[in-house]
Amino acid sequence: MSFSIPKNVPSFTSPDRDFEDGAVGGLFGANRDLPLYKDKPYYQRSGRNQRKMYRRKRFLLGFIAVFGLFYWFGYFSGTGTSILPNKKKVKEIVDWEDRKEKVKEAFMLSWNAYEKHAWGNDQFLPVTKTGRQMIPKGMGWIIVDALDTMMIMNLTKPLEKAQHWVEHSLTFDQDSEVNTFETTIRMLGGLLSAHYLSQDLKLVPVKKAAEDMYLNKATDLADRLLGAYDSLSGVPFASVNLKSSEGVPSHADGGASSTAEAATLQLEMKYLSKLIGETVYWKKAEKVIEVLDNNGAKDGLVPIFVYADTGNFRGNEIRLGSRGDSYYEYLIKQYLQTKNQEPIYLDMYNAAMSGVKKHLIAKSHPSHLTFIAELPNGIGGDLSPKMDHLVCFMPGLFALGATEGLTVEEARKAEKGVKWGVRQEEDLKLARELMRTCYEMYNVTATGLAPEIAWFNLKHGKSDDGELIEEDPSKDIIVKPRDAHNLQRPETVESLFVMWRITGDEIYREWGWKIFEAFLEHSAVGKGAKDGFTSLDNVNEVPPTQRDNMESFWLAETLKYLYLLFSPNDLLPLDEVVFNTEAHPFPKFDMGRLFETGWKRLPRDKEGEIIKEDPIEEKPENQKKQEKE
Ligand code: DMJ
Repeated sequence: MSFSIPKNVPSFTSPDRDFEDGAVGGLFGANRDLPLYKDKPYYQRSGRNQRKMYRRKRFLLGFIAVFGLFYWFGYFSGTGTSILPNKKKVKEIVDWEDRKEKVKEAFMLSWNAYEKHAWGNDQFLPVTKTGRQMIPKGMGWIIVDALDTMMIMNLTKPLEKAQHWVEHSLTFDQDSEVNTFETTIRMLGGLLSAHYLSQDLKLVPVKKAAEDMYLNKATDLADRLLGAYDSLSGVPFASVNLKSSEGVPSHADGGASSTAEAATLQLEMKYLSKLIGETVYWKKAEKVIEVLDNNGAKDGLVPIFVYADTGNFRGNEIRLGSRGDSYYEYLIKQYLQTKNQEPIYLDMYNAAMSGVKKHLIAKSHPSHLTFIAELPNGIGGDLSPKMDHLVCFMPGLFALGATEGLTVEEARKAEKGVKWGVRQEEDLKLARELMRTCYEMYNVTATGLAPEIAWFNLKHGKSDDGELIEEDPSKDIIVKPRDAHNLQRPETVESLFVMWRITGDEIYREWGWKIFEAFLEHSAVGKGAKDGFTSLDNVNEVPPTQRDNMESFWLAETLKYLYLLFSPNDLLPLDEVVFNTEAHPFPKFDMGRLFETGWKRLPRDKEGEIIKEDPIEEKPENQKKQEKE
């Protein structure tokens, strides 16, 4: 694929850019008080760094002396060509094609290491150079999750080997419990998008596998997963046995399923239904949303646990991080997947996003970073100023919800039937603010990589354990040692990719590149990353202690989104595809005659509360008698 200049050239003077300019210099140093990159709160120079710095200084002084001599003797003043470009600062032209190739190299280093040390295993431990299975014969966790990334990167050789393994070695016929959600988003999602990209889009010429191989595997897996939905309410159990297809309640959390997990299966099941013309997967998955919605959660914000037997929520803890996150993601994505033919999901999404703005948005001190806080005791309770890295899918989601995947220019002209108004402008602004915050979660640490959880300085905020967050009043972001690990998560680069595609603002590509460089510097294992990339113990430790695990979403999501961020915009356009929560792209499609939204929302009042019909009062017998007479 050759590099072409993106259609939407960024405007560096746009007033929309306040947040972004603020974050990387510009306004930032002048009138904002968040530390600059080098003044990271935890930035410590190691002895090695100091020696490096000293060598650099010596080199710089030498260079200045030689340059001064040449200048003194008029070397640069003649008619010859000057090495100084007219004293005007010329903006560096970045070779995005080259950067994209660097991401591909990182993918290949990870893949080669996996192939050498752990081929066919579900887990890869790059430090000890070994692999592990999650169920006895393995279930293709890493290979299946990475198939479509290889297709997108046009890596035909490794893809052929992976395809051969899926066709000949992968079996789901195993008497083992697996997590319903993870297996759906990674395995079912991975197989379906491999089918879409190879059979439908024909993105990459690969040696022909047996016809519909990926689709047949996907159908076999989905049939086994169906048993998870056989609860009294229709809300799936947390786990399912692949052989017996029996649902298994969660072993923790009082047997409740996580709300995000129950409500993040719909894109996969509906796409499969569409592909094979069977409504069963569609119906099972959409029923879940009906049951959840009938709980009438206030302002669209759902508690993070739900009982599969009753369909009722457990507790009232609300957050957009773990266990809550992708419930919100799949509302708008279901609406987009079926080409806006199911407005019920847009209604739910809009209600929920209004709820997020009303109850969860907060600003940090002193730099007013916008973040999404948590409500451990539900609406009305105290706000906890904590944001998981997982929440960083939200900037992209707000932007996607506003423009429906079009560029801002297109959406503002209300092209392709997109509705544009105050709400959409507001969501886009919020997306930009949150994007900057997520970037700062990387920018403030010693490694330049984000922690798993960030705490924000609310001035008067308290953490879960009641301790005051305001450790140091000059810091907006606090990283507690127990939250300081980095698992190679994708959410920030996912949002950067979406923000770049939608706004055309090159700053998002630049931020993505800085994050990628930090991964190269700190997560690489072995000389030249020959053993791949891994998770870290503490993002404020340099060099960081490495954890021995490469997450499959490093290949499926993080590197894929970085690659797409640096690729031309016509590769998987956002108005034509929807990415599932594991970054597996599916096409948008028409529902056709076979499919319909099989439920309606219960009537609600102006406040969004479900209108409870008055129970028909049973009149006392004597009253009935009297009326007759
Ligand atoms: C992935 O499996 C998915 O993105 C999921 O929605 C959240 N957790 C991981 C990545 O962080």
